[in-house]
Amino acid sequence: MEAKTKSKHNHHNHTLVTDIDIEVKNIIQKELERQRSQIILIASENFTSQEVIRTMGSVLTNKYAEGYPKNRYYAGCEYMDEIEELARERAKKLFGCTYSNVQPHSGVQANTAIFVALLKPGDKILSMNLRDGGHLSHGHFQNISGKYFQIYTYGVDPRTEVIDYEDVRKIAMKVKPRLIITGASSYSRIIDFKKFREIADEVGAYLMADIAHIAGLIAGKCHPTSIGHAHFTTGTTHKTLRGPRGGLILSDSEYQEIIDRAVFPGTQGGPLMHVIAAKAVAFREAMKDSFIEYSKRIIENSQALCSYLKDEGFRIVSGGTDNHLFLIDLTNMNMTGKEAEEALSSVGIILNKNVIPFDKLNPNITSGIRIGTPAVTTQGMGKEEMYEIGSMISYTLKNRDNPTKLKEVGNRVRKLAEDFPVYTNFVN
Ligand code: DSN
Repeated sequence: MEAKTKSKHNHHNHTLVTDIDIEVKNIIQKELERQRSQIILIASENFTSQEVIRTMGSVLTNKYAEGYPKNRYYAGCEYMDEIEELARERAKKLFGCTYSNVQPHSGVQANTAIFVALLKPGDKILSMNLRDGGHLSHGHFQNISGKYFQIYTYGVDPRTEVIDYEDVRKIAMKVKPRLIITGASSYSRIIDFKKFREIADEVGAYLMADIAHIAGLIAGKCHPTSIGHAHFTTGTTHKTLRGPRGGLILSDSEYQEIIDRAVFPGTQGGPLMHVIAAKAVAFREAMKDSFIEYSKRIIENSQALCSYLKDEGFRIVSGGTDNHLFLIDLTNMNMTGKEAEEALSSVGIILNKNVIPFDKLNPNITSGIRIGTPAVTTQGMGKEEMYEIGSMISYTLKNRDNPTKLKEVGNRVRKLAEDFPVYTNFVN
């Protein structure tokens, strides 16, 4: 500490006592109000617990802890070791595996670390194409995956819009990739990890399962697990898993060394220890029986909303859903995904436009929308509310040029959100 801050005329430690940043605080307050007053149907979003948020706002953010427990590059890491060990152990217990790495800052970082651990530039990857539900970090030409590796893709059957495993097998036999990626960001059906592993074994490839979207459903025992099938499982902690924003890698202890090195120093520097602590909190929450109940309800709600909208005449991609999300093809409604997203946003229903299988429109316009139920389920909504949301979505889209009717839906949205308040005692 500089001598001048110790002056007797200055009792405050300037590093600790600051004035409140009203400008920032007000923006956060507005965002809190937005989250409270709208209906969030973005399939990858959720309301994390106040305990998770409190933990993220802790002094752990101050500490550099490059390296791993008991093997750090800085002094003073004893409590960092404790917290990271706790997070790692809880992740292993929750998912039933022998290795976890809780340092990836995000899902993309987790995926990139696996590439660095396994591949050389120019190696072949086989992954689900983006249009059919894949993710940009699985081979988009502008992402590091698409720039450094040769990407081959599989997709869904044009008739059923479900993954055709025989087709994946044929492509894999032809391509002979070093890595096969399974996992998606907009696919509403169960993924058969066992079948993927059989295909990987047949062609001598590694299998990576990106469970970012369904991590919570797997933890909640509502989707078959990738553990025991995929060599490497990557994911995020903030979607269905309902933790802090961040990434995660799960695997077998035999891969510990290569993965640890690929995360640090391979692709990252100092870990975000405050976020790692919050991941530990979320893993504990996800071990509770109530989380299994929560996962079940996410899917029940998704199926209820999906069937309501189907009955309203909307075409559902693949005809239904087994998980937390589904896609609507708006082509028969004479509307683009962009138009639908905007109309729904204007009444306070928040979701995203999304490409659908064989989409002829570009990703900024799209023919579809993606709808997910993790956030509304956290709020405590059930089937009845799903029917009300379905009715509001249908009414909005069918009356999108009628400002009076849109205003009416806006009031219904606010009323429903108020009936299921979030963060009621929140102090930020
Ligand atoms: N942005 C996430 C999603 O919404 O699916 C994926 O990274």
